[in-house]
Amino acid sequence: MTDFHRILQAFGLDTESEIKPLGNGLINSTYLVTEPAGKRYVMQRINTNVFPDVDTLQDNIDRVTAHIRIKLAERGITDIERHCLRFLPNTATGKSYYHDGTDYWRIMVHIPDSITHETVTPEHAEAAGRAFGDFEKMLADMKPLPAETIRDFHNMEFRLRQFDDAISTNAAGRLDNVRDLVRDMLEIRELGCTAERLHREGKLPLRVCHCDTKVNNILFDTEGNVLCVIDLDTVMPGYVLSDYGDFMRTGANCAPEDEPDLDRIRINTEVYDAFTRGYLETAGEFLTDTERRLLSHGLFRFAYMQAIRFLTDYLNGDTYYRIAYPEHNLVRARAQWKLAREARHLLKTI
Ligand code: GN1
Ligand code: MG
Repeated sequence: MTDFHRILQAFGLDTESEIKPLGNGLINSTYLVTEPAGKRYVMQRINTNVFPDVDTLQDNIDRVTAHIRIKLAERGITDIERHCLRFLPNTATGKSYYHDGTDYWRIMVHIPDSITHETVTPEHAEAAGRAFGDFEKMLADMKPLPAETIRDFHNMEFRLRQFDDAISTNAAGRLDNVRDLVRDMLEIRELGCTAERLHREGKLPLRVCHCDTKVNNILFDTEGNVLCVIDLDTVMPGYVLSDYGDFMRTGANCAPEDEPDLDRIRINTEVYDAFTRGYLETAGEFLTDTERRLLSHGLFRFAYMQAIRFLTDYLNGDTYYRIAYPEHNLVRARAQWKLAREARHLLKTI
């Protein structure tokens, strides 16, 4: 049994606080903590299967938030606390995490009057595009580079190798259900690895990226302005289309990422164009010509990568993503595969 009392104490919070589950992330477990005096915090149990090296993970986040704070201050922003996450130090160690003997915990200050969206309007999308481009811009001169908190996280060639392994192991005995889907998905593996090829050819640079730019990883205020980019676990070196493509995967899909009715999965072109406009406004300052053209691959690449990752987890017996029902990962994989096929029409030649 988790001793919440001790966790709150470790971060110097009121042990009489109320604790409620929050959000719907697939990896960490998140809670809203409200002190009797009303002050709120967000507490998370870190999933150490996904992030085994918590010290490096939190060190990355501390460095990223410190870097962003400096940039915001240089711009004369006065309400920095609304635009950058602040993690509480463990009062005993000074680190931004606490180990209770079994699990690792962290607590950040809740930003008041902030909301997340699971879908966005074109106006929100434009603001989000500007914010993610700006996030990359602020971190462009971060030295030393952040660590790779999950090795080969957005490496499509690696994801396909994991898929190959899951197929040959067939751990959950589910391969027979999905043979056609597996065959179709493998047919385009080379196209899916365009970015890796361009990088090898010296045409695509690594940059500091967020690498989990789902719509719900942005905090908006109630007027629709972006406050803050959240979920910083995966900030690491990557290709720009990591951020551009992963946002489109959720933001520019007319349906949720696990929509069972494939007819409802269509690209919302208004959101797509609005996000592109916003993103280019800020990221346009540093993108190379190749990167600009490659953005057309972003949605395709990330819907495809996510389809491969969900189907891999399905074949492995649901060991990675939290599921809500037995075939959930298969439903997710089919939905993302449909989106990838829609997104193929957008590809420009590089
Ligand atoms: C995971 O943290 P969360 O649940 O927002 C995953 C992302 C996937 C996403 C799919 C560390 O993100 O890569 O795109 O689920 N994060 C990790 O919904 O694997
Ligand atoms: Mg998240």
